[in-house]
Amino acid sequence: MCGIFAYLNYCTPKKRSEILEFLVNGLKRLEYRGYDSAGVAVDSADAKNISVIKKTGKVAILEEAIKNRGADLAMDDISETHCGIAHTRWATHGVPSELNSHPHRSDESNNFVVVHNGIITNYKEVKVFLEKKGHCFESETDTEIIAKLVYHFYQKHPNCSFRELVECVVQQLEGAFALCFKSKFFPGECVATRRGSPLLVGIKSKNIPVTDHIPILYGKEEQPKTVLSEADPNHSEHRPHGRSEIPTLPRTGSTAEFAPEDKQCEYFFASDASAIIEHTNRVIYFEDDDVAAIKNGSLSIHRIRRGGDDPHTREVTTVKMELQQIMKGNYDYFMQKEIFEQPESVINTMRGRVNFESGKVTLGGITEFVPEIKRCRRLMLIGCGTSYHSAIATRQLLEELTELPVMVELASDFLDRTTPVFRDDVCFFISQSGETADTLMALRYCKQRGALIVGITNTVGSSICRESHCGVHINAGPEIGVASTKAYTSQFISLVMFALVMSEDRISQRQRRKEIIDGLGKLQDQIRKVLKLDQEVKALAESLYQKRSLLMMGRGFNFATCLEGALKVKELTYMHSEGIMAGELKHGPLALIDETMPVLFIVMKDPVYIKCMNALQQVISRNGKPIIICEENDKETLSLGYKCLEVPKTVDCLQGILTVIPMQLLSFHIAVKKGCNVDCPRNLAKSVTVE
Ligand code: UD2
Ligand code: GLU
Ligand code: MG
Repeated sequence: MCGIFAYLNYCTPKKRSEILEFLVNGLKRLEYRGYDSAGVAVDSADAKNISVIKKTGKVAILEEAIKNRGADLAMDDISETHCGIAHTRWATHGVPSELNSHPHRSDESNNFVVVHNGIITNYKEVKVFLEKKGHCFESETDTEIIAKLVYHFYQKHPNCSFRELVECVVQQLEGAFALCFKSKFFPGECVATRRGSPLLVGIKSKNIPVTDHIPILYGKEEQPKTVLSEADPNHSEHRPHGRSEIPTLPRTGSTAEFAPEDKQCEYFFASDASAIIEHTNRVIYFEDDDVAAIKNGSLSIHRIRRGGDDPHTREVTTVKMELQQIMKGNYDYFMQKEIFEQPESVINTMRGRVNFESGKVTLGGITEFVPEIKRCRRLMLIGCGTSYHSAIATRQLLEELTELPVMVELASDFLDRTTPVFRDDVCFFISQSGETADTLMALRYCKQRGALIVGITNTVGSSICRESHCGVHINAGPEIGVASTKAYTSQFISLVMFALVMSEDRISQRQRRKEIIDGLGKLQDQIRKVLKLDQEVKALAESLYQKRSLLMMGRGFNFATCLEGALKVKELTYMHSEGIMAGELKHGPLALIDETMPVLFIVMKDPVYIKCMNALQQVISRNGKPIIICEENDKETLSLGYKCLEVPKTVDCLQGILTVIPMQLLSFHIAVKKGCNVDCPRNLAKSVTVE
């Protein structure tokens, strides 16, 4: 989920110190993506081995460690051809530690090393297989199996090319990945591939006119030999092979034999163009399942099968963007990027956990605690701000599917009240960073009283993660914008998955569970659809940004969206905003309503539809001009709105995921319009580590 950078120089003499500087600087360019540790692998001083240097914490710490290793890295030695790989990690499997950092290695001799972004969901099965074959694992990561697996194939098929070995590996992997490989057996070569995680290659060559399109070589039939830099065709072999058969043809040539002066070129693999733009602007963006190999200075792109609408070539594009622009990936702000990342982040939260066919939901982090949780007296969900809203949003479903009393608490208030807590309570602590001070204090308070402590966090190895008995990592990827967006939808889904786990063996809830799981399966496309409302929401923002206040009303499953929407507006736009429970209207808030007060109303065709409609009528009869968020094609509701936004319908208990996105967009657009600092709102910090 974080950053990959690899650098290959072919017939381009570089000092080891220069190579390491490139690698470290590449990582620094990727730092903005968020990470917890970093590492590099380069050839050792005698060029016969691979040196791996890894550190937890900042890239600067890694840089320092490299400096201190000066002598044994032979900093002044010059390599004509060399491949180095580097990584910044955002842990998903195993705490941030040196051992869990990348590159990972195949064995103690570092025969193969690999860097990985993403999550391998079937790593356990592969690990068991490899352990039986005698491989010993040293880390807790999912990634390590990849390094071991490529070595396994090498031992079985020593004549295969590096690229063929990697093709064998990726056919065994499930989940999401971008990968770069380096090997002692294939000096000066690099193989890279992706599925679901981003990866590109930058090309820098002095003398060779680089073509604009790289043809793709397919596995099934013999294809014309095509190489980027027209290197000696004897060295750019390609052999057909299918999915199951493992190629065993002899390997030819090695870089050392073949190094003509005029074939100088350099390649830069990276997660995004920010890391390479200072070197070159000629870039190829890889598609899922492309396997790119650099051998003898030539780049070739392979695919195992021919896809339907595959263009059969990859274009070399010229990146013209400024660095700032690349970092935000076509977006102007991190928050905006994160809002638009939600189709992917929700999938990452469910990855390897929800089986949409069998209806089985597995939360590895709590499995063994489920029987104990089922016996508890009550569930308590504790958090602050947005995390607290994710608890409000899922409370009703938790009550329904667990049939347990569910208390939802703001951490600060919970502590102020010295709330009674018992040994048979199960307490959930929800926090994106896992460091939120109030939540952590509440955790310690409950732990002291003997309750079972469950964490819901986005940060592996955080304090809440460490101090909890068990928990769920939401795996939304690093969130950089101070105002939380994608973490909210992922917390929401994590709690829904928990409810599904708790109700697994309840026959009476079978139908309901199925409906929810089907709903989860459709979320990604529906979120994409909601995001298409962007321009409509922007127009709305233009009509609202000069107002003094904005009320958001709703009830039932969509009340949390009102609270969260109002919080976003406050945080980002410094405008007053309030989330109001529609059922409370007559008990006070109705007095606020007149023709000038902006009111946003969420009305969905769910069990509280009629009640919402009644409240809406009251607003209208007080001359209010409600802006309505409702289901697509709900003509009756649409006719009542002064302005309307239509969102796709999903299961009632998931609807809040779709209704909150227009609120995120609205607060964002108002903030931009008002000239507020979107990514760092005044007076706020990303991680609130003081009470
Ligand atoms: C986890 C592990 C993985 C592997 C896999 C087996 C991590 C980060 N992930 O992925 O290494 O063992 O299970 O299928 O190591 N936890 C807390 N508090 C929290 C969040 C999590 O204690 O706030 C614990 C949790 O109980 C579990 C571990 O951390 O022991 C990992 O949780 P997860 O949600 O990443 O679990 P999973 O199965 O996706
Ligand atoms: N799943 C891998 C790990 O936890 C890679 C994480 C990343 O993308 O940085 O080590
Ligand atoms: Mg723990």
